Amino acid sequence: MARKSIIIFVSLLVVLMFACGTGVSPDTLPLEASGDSDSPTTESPTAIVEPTPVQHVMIPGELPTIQSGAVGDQDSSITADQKRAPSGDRFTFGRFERPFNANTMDMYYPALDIQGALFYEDSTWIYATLNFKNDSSSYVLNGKYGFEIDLNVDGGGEWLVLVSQPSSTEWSTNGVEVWFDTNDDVGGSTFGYSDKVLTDGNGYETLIFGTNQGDDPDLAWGRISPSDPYIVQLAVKKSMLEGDPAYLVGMWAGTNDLEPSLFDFNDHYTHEQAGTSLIELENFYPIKEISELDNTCRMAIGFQPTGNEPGLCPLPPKPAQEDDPPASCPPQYVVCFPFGNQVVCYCIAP
Ligand SMILES: [Ca+2]
Ligand SMILES: [Ca+2]
Ligand SMILES: [Ca+2]
Ligand SMILES: [Ca+2]
Repeated sequence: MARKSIIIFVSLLVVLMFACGTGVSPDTLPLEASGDSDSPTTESPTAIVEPTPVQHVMIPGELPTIQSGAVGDQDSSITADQKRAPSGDRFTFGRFERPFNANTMDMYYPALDIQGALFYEDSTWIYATLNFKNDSSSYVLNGKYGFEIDLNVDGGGEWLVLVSQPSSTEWSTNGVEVWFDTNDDVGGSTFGYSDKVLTDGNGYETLIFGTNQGDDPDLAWGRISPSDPYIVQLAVKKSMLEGDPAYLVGMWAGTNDLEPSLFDFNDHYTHEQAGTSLIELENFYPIKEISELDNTCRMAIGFQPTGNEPGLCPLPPKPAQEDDPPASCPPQYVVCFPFGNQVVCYCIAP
């Protein structure tokens, strides 16, 4: 009888937890509180119903064939044995290229080294696809991966979408989070650049979607590409953008330091604290309090950029069906990477 009471009590707690969306893990259940065998039992048949799994109504399918944006990023593996990144780490401008451990930089993480990314839209979804270093080992994508959207194109982000440790080639909401900056303090006092005085802002503070959290259980999804184990894909309902057709998108990969509440990182840390992966910047090298992190410049989606948008990639890549390099880019800065049957070229001129 006592055991039955425990089962009923725990079941009730679980049902209540999921109903309230508290996100409390079962590990924190106060099991000891159910040990009182004198407590009244509630033997209604409904009390022992297990929580039903989330019923998904809308699940993303395959990505469109033509992307809305493409971006490239530095390949740190080429200089990893020298404990440095080749370029692309510009803290002042919010650019990071540090897929390494802090201080010693003697560990290089291919699963955090973004090589390039594509962004797609259809009538229902927006999609991001992040390409990581293929080092021919079967490493695990054990970081956090995602993208940031700057809706009003002022350099301060509004949305952050992340998937942690994607493990399936099927679309899944496991580990997917959607964050929003409700009080508009991402970007600090000078959008797109590090603030002179560090901010105490709360960054992305509002979790719109997460495990057992959010009004729409189908809002955001992640997976490993079914055709390439080094590609992470995300899909989010386009309705989240409330009809805004033009925005900037930048990609992120990281571990613990990819913390939503600390955006923008260059407003929460000084350059001295964060360090740099560029050995040329001898006053700041190596990376210190901000490590195991990579991002890209921002691509313009849905509009022709002027080139002055904060964080914008230097030259928007041409459509992927053309595999010749972008015009007016010095040849030594042209980098091309394969995406399935496509070849995407971009310019990483500093
Ligand atoms: Ca980067
Ligand atoms: Ca990179
Ligand atoms: Ca700033
Ligand atoms: Ca905020």
